[in-house]
Amino acid sequence: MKNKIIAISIAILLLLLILLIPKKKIKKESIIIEPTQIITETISVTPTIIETIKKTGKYESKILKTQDGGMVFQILKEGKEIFKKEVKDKFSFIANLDGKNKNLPEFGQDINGDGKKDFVLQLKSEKNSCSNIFAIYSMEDNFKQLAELKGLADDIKFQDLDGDSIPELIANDCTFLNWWGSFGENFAPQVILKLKYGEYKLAENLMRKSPPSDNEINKIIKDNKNSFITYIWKYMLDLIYTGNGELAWSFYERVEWNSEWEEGILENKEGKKISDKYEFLEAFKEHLTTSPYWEDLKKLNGWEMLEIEM
Ligand SMILES: [Ca+2]
Ligand SMILES: [Ca+2]
Repeated sequence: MKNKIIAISIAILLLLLILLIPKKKIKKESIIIEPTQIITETISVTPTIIETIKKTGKYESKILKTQDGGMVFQILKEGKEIFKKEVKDKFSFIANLDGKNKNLPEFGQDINGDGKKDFVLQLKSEKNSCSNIFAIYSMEDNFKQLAELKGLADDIKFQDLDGDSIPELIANDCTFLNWWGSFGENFAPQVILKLKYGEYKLAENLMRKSPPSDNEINKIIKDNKNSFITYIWKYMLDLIYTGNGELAWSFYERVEWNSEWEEGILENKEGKKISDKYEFLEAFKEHLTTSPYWEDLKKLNGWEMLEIEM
């Protein structure tokens, strides 16, 4: 009898031990998991403020502002995030979600002509418009980036100019903005761009203009006799960006060099190296080659074979 009681007691003790040990383990695990879950939720929800929102069918697009001054652009499908981009510091997002932005195509418009919806996401720089970045994405094909644009001055415009239902991009090349001596004037020649195989290239047919006559050129020189030197490179850029580059050089040859210009140039820090008519032209040509559209400009002006002479 005594042995039976001992045996039963041991059995009960063992049973209790088996039942108690795993319970303790489960309790420990749940203590570890719960706080992490709570923390994750607080991070993603609390610091963000919804700034813009657009709902189209299953899709929802938002621009969120984070408390640390950053921004988040997000697209959700049936509540699940399918696209997200973040910026911090001196950048913010612009997307034409409501169709009211004059510069960007409306969200969802086909930009490359493949019949699929696209959108442009502008990374607006606090510094200046030339530091803006425009990223173009296809909404289908897993949000593939179609193109990226940099170095364009303010007021870009997407507009179909040749009637093929694909918008061209009308913008201004920043290359000569703030070039060594702007004297308060800034020149960013217009470019008309077409999207070709993931790259925006100069639309030669749309940019080309008929050449000015000799009389017109002479009049420009006469009218600007006492102007600042800036008129010279503004006019040269006008000619080069319309396919009349050869005339830019002959115009320059005819210009009478003004000794006062040299004083102006020498006052400017970056212009110190440039001191006469010949050196100015050399500096101008050298800077022109830094344009992101230099290769296209060579084609536009028939200069492909003349690189050595440039
Ligand atoms: Ca498309
Ligand atoms: Ca077009």
